[in-house]
Amino acid sequence: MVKQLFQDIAWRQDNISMFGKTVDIPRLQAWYGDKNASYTYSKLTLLPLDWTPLLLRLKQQVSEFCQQDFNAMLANCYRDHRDSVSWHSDDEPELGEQPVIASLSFGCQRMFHLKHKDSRESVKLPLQSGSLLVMSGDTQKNWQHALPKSRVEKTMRINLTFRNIE
Ligand SMILES: O=C(O)CCC(=O)C(=O)O
Ligand SMILES: [Mn+2]
Repeated sequence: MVKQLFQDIAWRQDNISMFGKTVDIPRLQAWYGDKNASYTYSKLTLLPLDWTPLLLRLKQQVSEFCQQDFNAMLANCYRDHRDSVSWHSDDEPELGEQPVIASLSFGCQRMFHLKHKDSRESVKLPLQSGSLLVMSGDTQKNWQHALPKSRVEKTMRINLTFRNIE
């Protein structure tokens, strides 16, 4: 599946400017969605690509399971153990007050970290290939999450995060 998704998705290497310097973000990304579901993320505006049959099928299965519609999906490809996503909340205004974000993982298992913004309570979840993590309610308001680099070597992991843009 990870190979199939790697080929199916139009990956891009995005960069962000940090302290006046342009740096590649440490993963590949792609943004899929219905028309009009554009998304601004770390000052980067992503126009949605059209769903492929494979992505549409996965979206429908996740929607069915969650009993929730999704109109967009951010795909992340962690090429190896050096790729990561740093601490953040998915709290952009276009996601709404209590977003439901359904995160499907394929490929190498990586550790997903959550940290409570006030109590600093932390949770680590190993996300296996084929697993679905659903974040909802006040999760984005109260918690941050990250996928740190790994000290041990890892092969590719692809993560699809289904969202709803208002
Ligand atoms: O790769 C993951 O499991 C998390 C990705 C993520 O947090 C995001 O795309 O906002
Ligand atoms: Mn996130």
